[in-house]
Amino acid sequence: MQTLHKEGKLSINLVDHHQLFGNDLSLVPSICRILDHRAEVPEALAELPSSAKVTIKAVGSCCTLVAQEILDRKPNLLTAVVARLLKGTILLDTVCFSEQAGRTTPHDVEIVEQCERAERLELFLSLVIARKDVSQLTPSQLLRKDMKVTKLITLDLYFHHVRQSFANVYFRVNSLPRTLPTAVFPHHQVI
Ligand SMILES: [Mn+2]
Repeated sequence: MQTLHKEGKLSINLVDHHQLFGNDLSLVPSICRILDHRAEVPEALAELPSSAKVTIKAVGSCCTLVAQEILDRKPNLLTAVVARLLKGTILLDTVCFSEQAGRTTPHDVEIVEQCERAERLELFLSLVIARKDVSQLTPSQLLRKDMKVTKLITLDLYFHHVRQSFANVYFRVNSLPRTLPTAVFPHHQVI
């Protein structure tokens, strides 16, 4: 790290602390970003390069500030997995928003809600995609999907709704046996 620092190739982001000690003190000029929720140490802040961006806020979890940074700069990075990791850490740090622990701030709560929204949205979108994807269904599964049945006196009518190109459906349905399993489709015939 010292070598990178001397070559001017080091950029340090400090998270959950903002003070360097011992040998690391010489790296202070390479600090470019601080995200912290501890009480400010004025003498440490005074040593920072003027270009360093500092966010120090008394939230329950430093992950709240990390999540906020992601939302402000690259919201697309907040995938369900990232959201779950951030949410988990915030819940751990705030003892699951326990009043007794007294660590939770409205910002922590808001960020956890945003993480849950991101998880919900990704789950929803993956389900929409899965619902549309019929590529792995067998022809008979394809016909059973979203099947509607109407009775016409003595005749059962089965309606199948398949969102696919006609050529694809025609090819796959034509590979069906002319009679489907009677347990599932009693008296059913493909026409
Ligand atoms: Mn902390």
